[in-house]
Amino acid sequence: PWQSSGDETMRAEPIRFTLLARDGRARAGFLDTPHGRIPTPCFAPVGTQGAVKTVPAWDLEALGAKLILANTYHLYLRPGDERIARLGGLHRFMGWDGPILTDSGGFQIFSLQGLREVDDDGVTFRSHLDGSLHRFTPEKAIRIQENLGADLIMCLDECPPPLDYDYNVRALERTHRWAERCRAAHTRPDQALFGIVQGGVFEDLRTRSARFLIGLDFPGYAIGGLSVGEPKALTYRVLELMDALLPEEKPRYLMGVGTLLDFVEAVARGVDLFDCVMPTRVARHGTAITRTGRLNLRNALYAEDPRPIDETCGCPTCGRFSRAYLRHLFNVGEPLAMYLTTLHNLYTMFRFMEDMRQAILEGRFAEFRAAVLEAHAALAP
Ligand code: PRF
Ligand code: ZN
Repeated sequence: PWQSSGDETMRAEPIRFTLLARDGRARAGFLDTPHGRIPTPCFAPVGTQGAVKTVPAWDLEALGAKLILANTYHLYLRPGDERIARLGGLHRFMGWDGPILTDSGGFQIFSLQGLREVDDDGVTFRSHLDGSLHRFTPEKAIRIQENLGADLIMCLDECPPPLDYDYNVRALERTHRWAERCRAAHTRPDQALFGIVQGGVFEDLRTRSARFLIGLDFPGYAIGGLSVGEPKALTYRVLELMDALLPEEKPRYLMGVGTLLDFVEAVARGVDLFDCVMPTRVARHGTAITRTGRLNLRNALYAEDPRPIDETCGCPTCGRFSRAYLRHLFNVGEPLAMYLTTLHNLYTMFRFMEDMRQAILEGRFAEFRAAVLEAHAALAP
């Protein structure tokens, strides 16, 4: 049901990636999309169901969000991708006119408890809402994402346990067949379809996966299957391998990561894009993120603390409210507490990305990284 603009001047590539600077292996650039320019490195907050929880689109703009992630699986179940298409697509539906990325649904389905049966053609699963049966094939995942209309969309993939070699071999074959089918099924000229590299922590499988997907010539590459319980040293080794194999001139997106420390270490290994629920999820449980550690705002320690969460922060929450007030709001269960802490955490992520980007552009990424590592080392108990 999506409408073609009928614009014959639409350029062949829906996105354009411009590398402005490299500093070591770290990269700074721009990713231009039909809904605007994403400065990279970039962190995308997660709006699983078409909303970054508690935060309206005008706040996202004011905080400096450049890219929002939404989930195919959830929006397919409710309110339905065809309904969203009839309402003009996900951008209009969400009231967010900037770039949007949708994940393909694979990861969410494989994270489900209960029935999910994968075969070579696709995956059958029960809705977490009402137990109804559904099936995703690569073609279906693409059709749904075309209906939603995000700027960046993802192939259907399988994210296996990262340390199980035999499982990863089988899953990788399937993920590669699915990538070919996704590519063939994708028709919208105003969306960029990313391939997703899998292969667990295994160098041979990751190499095979990267080479295979590069052969399909996607406009960007996601790195999946990481930060799912494997030791960090292995995550970093896979990222180094990806940096060596993936084409320089295309964006790299590390899925589902993470913390400030994860960002700086992945950027040091050539990653450009990130998404993670962590900053918004922990905010709703009372955890505020700063560059020098986390504060549990529910703690009685803050009951009479007049300081903002972070004295160096320029967010609207820190500009006006004390730790004591936020602690009180959490304590009595006022929903405002979640909103205010989410604003602070997102602002902290965005500002960190901007500072890191500036450091790369000015050739002082090594110093930036060392300072971040030092702050985290000081935190270790
Ligand atoms: N695949 C997809 N989405 C994802 C992942 C993946 O492997 C991960 C793993 N960190 C997060 N989100 N499609
Ligand atoms: Zn703040």
